Amino acid sequence: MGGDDFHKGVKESSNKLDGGNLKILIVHTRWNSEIVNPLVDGAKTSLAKYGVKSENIVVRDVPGAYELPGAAMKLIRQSQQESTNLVSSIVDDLLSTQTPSSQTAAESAKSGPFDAVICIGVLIKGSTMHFEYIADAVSHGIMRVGLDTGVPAVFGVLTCLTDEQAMQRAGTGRGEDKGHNHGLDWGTAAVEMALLKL
Ligand code: DLZ
Repeated sequence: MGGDDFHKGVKESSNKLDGGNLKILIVHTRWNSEIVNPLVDGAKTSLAKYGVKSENIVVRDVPGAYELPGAAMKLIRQSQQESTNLVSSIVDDLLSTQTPSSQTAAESAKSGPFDAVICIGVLIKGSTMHFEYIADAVSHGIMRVGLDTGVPAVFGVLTCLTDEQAMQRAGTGRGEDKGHNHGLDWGTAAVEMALLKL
């Protein structure tokens, strides 16, 4: 590794990624918002590039990184429950003598379950053990969200030793080299994982 042809970072998928039918949840922190906000923008830019409609991107914020997994889990469960309710109401419509209202069904269809979630936050190491505990809990928590709900969960949490490291990874570095916005990669990962099939 390390030769001229070494490609650092993720290579593009060989599959065509069409996000036109996807509904994506972004949950982000308000901690370190100067760095988090550009990362959220990066993720949205990337989702749009793959055709995800802006009305199908739902953004919610939480206080800090520790809250990310719980919030993601709760919102995904709500979206799954709403979609179950929608199916029941369509079946009820069909079984009743009333003509089903296609507009209601079409409107409600947008409130179906999320196809992927991107959890975005920035942890910056301080002088105590807080960083280690939160980073550990959050990374395991986000993995659980994906495994327990079956909805792909993207780990959009930077765990940095300095502010500068974090800014470089949000594309907002102070130097001439602004770095790379990792939110762009997280948007791509969400679309790719949402579309994953045999
Ligand atoms: C407490 C705390 C600390 C010290 N550092 C960060 C951080 O760098 N990034 C972040 O997103 N959140 C931090 N928090 C807040 C916790 O994630 C959490 O919001 C609180 O402990 C309340 O549960």
